[in-house]
Amino acid sequence: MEYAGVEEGRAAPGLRVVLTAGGPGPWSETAKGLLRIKSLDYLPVAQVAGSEDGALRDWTGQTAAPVAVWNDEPPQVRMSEIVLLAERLAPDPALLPADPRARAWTLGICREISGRDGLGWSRRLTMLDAQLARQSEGPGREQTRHFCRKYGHDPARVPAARERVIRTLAWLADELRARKRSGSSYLVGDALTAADVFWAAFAALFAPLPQDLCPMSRGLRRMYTETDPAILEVLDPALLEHRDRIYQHHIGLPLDF
Ligand SMILES: N[C@@H](CCC(=O)N[C@@H](CS)C(=O)NCC(=O)O)C(=O)O
Repeated sequence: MEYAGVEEGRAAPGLRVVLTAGGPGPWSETAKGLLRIKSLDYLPVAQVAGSEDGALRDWTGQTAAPVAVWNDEPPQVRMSEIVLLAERLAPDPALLPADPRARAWTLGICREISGRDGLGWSRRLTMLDAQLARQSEGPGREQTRHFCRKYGHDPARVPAARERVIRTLAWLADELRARKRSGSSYLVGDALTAADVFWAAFAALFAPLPQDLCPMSRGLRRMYTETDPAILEVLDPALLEHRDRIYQHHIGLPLDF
């Protein structure tokens, strides 16, 4: 993917989306998936993982990705706001149901997957913890420490984060099974919603797609690949089949970052 720099992105009109370059960051991949399904054109702007980019902070008030910016509107840094912006700019195909109950449920699933203390956030804490345990002193460990500070790693919180991962994966698998019994192959109702896109992208934090579809450095692949037996036990094959279907039929492959 070709990226603009932050200053160029800031000066450009229309839709600009700041994305983590060079790897399948699940937050950024979710935003890309939503925009792809909606055929929304945008200018990708590079965020370099681990860098504290002053220009990005000046523009968006923070240094993580993704951020979606529409014309002169305030930058949207929360995943729920990015979904709502995408819905507004391209209502068709809708990725949030019209029915309020189904809509609240869909946004709730998205939040449980991507929000603070949700699945991805908790998995990141367990990943950082494992990295700290295996890295010796050096630049790699310094980078890990940086992410630990940025994303609130605290050894005392890791068991609860692991438990959150287990419970959320088990719940998502239950949801899929229940939908399947009703004859649906989607997480909510009978059609694709943002919840399916969120899960597809965040599955990378447990079992990344094969190298030909998702080229990653060995280090990143190792970090993303789940090895905890208790988590693997709830990582139902149906969850990964669902991820594959959503990528094959809706988002498109290979990943490009
Ligand atoms: N703003 C997002 C969170 C985004 C996030 O956690 N981004 C990470 C995921 S890869 C990131 O940019 N990491 C790289 C970095 O901080 O340098 C939210 O509201 O949930």
